[in-house]
Amino acid sequence: MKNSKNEKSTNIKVDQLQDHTTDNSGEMLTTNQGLKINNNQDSLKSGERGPSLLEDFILREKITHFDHERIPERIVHARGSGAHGVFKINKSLAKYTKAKFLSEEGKETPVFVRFSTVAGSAGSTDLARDVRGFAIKFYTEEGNYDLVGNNIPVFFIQDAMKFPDLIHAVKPEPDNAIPQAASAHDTFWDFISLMPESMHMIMWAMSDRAIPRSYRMMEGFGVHTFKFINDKGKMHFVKFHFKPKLGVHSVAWDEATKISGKDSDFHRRDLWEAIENGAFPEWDFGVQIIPEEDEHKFDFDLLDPTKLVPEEEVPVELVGTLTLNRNPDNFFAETEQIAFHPGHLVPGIDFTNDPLLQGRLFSYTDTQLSRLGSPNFHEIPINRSINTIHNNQRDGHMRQQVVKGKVSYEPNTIGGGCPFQAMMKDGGFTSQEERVDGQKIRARSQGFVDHYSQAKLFYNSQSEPEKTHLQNALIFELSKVTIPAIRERVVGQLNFINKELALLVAKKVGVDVTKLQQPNGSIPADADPKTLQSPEKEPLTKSSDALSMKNTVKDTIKSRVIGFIMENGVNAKDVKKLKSELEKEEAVVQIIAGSLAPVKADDGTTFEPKHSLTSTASVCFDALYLCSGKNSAENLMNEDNKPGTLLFVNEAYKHCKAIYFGKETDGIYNASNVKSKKHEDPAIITSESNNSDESFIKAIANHRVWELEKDRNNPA
Ligand code: HDE
Repeated sequence: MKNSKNEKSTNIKVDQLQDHTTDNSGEMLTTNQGLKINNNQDSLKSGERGPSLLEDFILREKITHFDHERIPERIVHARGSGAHGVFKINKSLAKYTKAKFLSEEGKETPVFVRFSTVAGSAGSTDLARDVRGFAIKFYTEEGNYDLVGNNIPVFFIQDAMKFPDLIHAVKPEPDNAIPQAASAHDTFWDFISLMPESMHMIMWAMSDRAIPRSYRMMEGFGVHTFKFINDKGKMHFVKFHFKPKLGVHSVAWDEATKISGKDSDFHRRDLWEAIENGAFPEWDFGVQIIPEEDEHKFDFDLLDPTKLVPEEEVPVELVGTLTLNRNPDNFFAETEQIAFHPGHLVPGIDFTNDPLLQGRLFSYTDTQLSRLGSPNFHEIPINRSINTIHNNQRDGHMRQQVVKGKVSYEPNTIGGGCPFQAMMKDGGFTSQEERVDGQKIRARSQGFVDHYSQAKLFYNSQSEPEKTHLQNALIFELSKVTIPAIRERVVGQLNFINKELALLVAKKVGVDVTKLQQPNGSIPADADPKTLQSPEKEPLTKSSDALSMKNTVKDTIKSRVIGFIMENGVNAKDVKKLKSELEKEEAVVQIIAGSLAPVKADDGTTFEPKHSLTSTASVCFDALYLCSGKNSAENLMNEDNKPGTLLFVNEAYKHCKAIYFGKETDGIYNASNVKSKKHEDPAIITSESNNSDESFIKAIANHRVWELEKDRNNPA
């Protein structure tokens, strides 16, 4: 790895992180000792049919390595995907922080970002209802800085002490290891029903934020409040935000469950393909800055990770851009072996006393020791700092750095006192000084006791369709809970957030609503009364636009996948025209036909289908075009293709997607559920619509017409 000594004020080149790759092209096979292998087909035997020989060191090396290929998966966030990229600071934050990667305007810093689900194993589906991890490693010239965040700005619990309990509750139950990657089961909801502090996060986790359309269409949050320290030693509190340029979008729950079967790698593939196609995912980076003096000005505690700072109270200032522009060369070496830690800091950024964050500071190094197996995990290429490491640590499993000389202690004279401590002016890290004076005590701050105001704020801020989805998610999850008392307790908690929500859910999950008339009736006798004292309190901010996906960016179709359904006889002119319009907007067109055989168009052109009606499903597309052409439409409705064609159209319709019926496709339109529409639907385009191509593009950019879901909700 190149030493960055001379890189002081220039941008760090992404290639510097690439030095450890090998390219096998044109090379001969070797053993791990570099010996060229002459026969990679047969083991060494005594006679052609005879026993294999123990001395076959080539076979033994190959099989031993294979036997040890697996490493323990992450205990949480096991399923994930990552990519390389670059972070650029567009507006200096020098006023608040001395961190160089944030304070030198225009500076670019290489990053690796890993997205993940939390509960499932490494092989589980991407579309589980779950929080998504959003972890970023910034390879800065001052050392690696890790921002290990999520796509939801708050967390389930307030204190690290409860994390193993939370995770044990959500993971598969210990007796039968069921269910995989799902919170819809007894133990999760049992725990939640007893943890009023989780109710705000439950609102987010039951919302569509937990079933994103794409990793590229999620927000990222640092979650905890952090500190910025400037070069004068002045401190500001800071909350970190990443806002996707493509907008924040989700799929429908019915879609999520179907994608899990059709393509359980949906998010992994989506990220990979977007980057391969040059549609680099981008986020605006923003900060909410809070002066030290304002620490106690909010109606919640800044140290409480179950609370967010409403953007109406402290606006998010957009100051940078995160772009992912390179897929990993090797999933295991990079995405699997990357080791994040909220304690990987640079000067100018520091922690707060958030008791959840404080616990994390212990956990992440500890977990790497068992997952990666050695305290030398920082030497794995993806984890290396671009700075050369100089310290007196030595030895350990798989040590790679070869430090010269006799000295591995400090102070010393034999090594001329080196390596020596860095002064602050030379970038030496110092923790922000803070007066700490208190009783040694196992307790929680009184400032943490209001568990419902921000849950209300979130619920109040949702659009009607979002509220419906949230209600349905709760109904789905609680319907899987087999113990009635757990369902009752959860409904009791919901009642503190919104009575109507509680009643709706109660009705569907068989909870006796009379219990809701006594707000405390369904709370266990041993619950902390302090947590119950403010159920009626209204949040200061009554609703917040930033919390609803309705208000997200809806002006781009970049990288959206549009399925063109066609058969022989398709109108080539129309197909080419719409395809080029969509591609101009950087959308991706994929052809679906009755089979994978080339489709012959009316003018003799042929189109190569990427999918057949049976190899994919509408849930894998953002929008559909039923291509113009009488013969094509008739072929799509022949005995063979009709069930597939109608399922495609009806499902896309049910999931509120844009559908464009090209010329002479009335047969399909009339046989589908779309025909039953009783109103004007802006996402159904026909060749007679005004500016049909333009209207289609607009409808795709709008993502979905969720507000018409009730009308569109015919069985697919
Ligand atoms: Fe983590 N978390 N976490 N976490 N977390 C891990 O570290 C832990 C928490 C988050 O893509 C583990 O390397 C504790 C909050 C992400 O590699 C582990 C507590 C947030 C990732 C761990 C928390 C996160 C992890 C598992 C409470 C959002 C995936 C493997 C005190 C701000 C990073 C690993 C990646 C991973 C512990 C709470 C985000 C076991 C003890 C809050 C995105 O160390």
